[in-house]
Amino acid sequence: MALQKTALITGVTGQDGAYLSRFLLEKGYQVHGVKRRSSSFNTSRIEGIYQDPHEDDARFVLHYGDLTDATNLISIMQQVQPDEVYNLGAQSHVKVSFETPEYTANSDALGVLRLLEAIRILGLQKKTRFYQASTSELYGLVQQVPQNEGTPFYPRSPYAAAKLYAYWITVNYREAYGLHASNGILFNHESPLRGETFVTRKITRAASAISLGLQDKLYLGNIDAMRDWGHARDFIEGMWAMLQQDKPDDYVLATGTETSVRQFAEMAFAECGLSIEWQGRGVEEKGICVHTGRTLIEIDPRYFRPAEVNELLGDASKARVKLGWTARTPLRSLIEEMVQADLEQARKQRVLEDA
Ligand code: NDP
Ligand code: GDR
Repeated sequence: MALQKTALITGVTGQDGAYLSRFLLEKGYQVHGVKRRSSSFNTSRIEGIYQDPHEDDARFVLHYGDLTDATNLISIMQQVQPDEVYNLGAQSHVKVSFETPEYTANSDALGVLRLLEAIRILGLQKKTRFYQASTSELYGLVQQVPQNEGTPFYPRSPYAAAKLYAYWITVNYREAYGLHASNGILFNHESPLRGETFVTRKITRAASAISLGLQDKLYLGNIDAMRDWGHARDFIEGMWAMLQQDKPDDYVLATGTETSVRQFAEMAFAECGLSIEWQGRGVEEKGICVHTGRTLIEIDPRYFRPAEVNELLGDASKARVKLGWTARTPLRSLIEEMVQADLEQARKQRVLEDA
């Protein structure tokens, strides 16, 4: 029987961390996750797989830690001696990175260096494979459509600039120390576990709540932004596949289809039985319900970004050929799944409020 592999996941409490943990546990891995100390519970996404640490055969273990704390990371790395490290931890909100640029650089850029140094200092570079959660935000002010591994980067936010450092320091440790370190340049991927302030989840939650009379309106920023949206469940499989290759490399993961925020909203509201018609222009534009004439969507400039990424569309040909990876879930099914999950939550809230 093959020896059980051990994986260490930073950002285990996030969307991707939750999907990846389940996937690796199903594959028989021992999974260690780094979670931040919080004054309230921050483990709701991994509740279903939590195991009592007192159990002898627990295969899912959580460690308190933070990407801004080097000694803590060295200590966890020494204890776990992982075969694979998935660095998913990050201050991952682009708009918030304009408000917390220094913290974002500390966790998203230097945090990666700290992990790579921990592997090097502990002499684990022959044993441990490393995955860095790179991003399509690196392309920023797009130089070429669609974007692939050869497209020049042009970051447009403190988040993207921090991730640019992270990308290159990962390449550098691969070239300088022979580390099996790979970048996954992932385009937007969503799910019912997506953070509530990212635009897709914000829309599916609002459409559900509005359709049940729990909310009046949804306020959005730039509804003309175009994104290449896939399902997180598909994308985490690509992360794993990168670390199973003989040689480390960098890969784009994307669906190859682009959709505007405006179209996404139309599809999500339609899933809740609400048809939207747009009226007006610019910040005056409104999404009106065709049947009732009520305004359901308004533009609020507070959600505009100081510098915007207008269009992202990925070409994942390399991942398809080398990893055998493709994005399986069409956008329509993704929206349906997200809306149905949010409707279920909203119905529970409706019952509580009615009571
Ligand atoms: P989430 O925001 O859902 O999760 C981020 C995770 O990082 C959370 O577990 C969070 O902890 C943790 N975290 C934040 N700051 C720190 C820190 N200083 N130290 C340790 N952990 C920290 O992101 P996703 O799951 O969506 O994304 C995973 C990774 O992939 C991120 O690095 C993101 O930047 C990147 N990415 C995401 C894409 C997407 O479309 N989802 C696309 C491309 C890249 P807590 O729960 O306590 O907040
Ligand atoms: P993004 O995701 O910035 O692409 O980063 P987000 O969902 O925040 O924005 C997508 C686009 O929608 C526009 N938008 C709004 N965005 C938010 N959050 N809220 C709004 O009300 C709103 N209205 C319009 C934005 O301007 C933007 O153009 C995500 C994160 O997961 C990153 O960590 C990851 O690296 C990239 O995807 C790939």
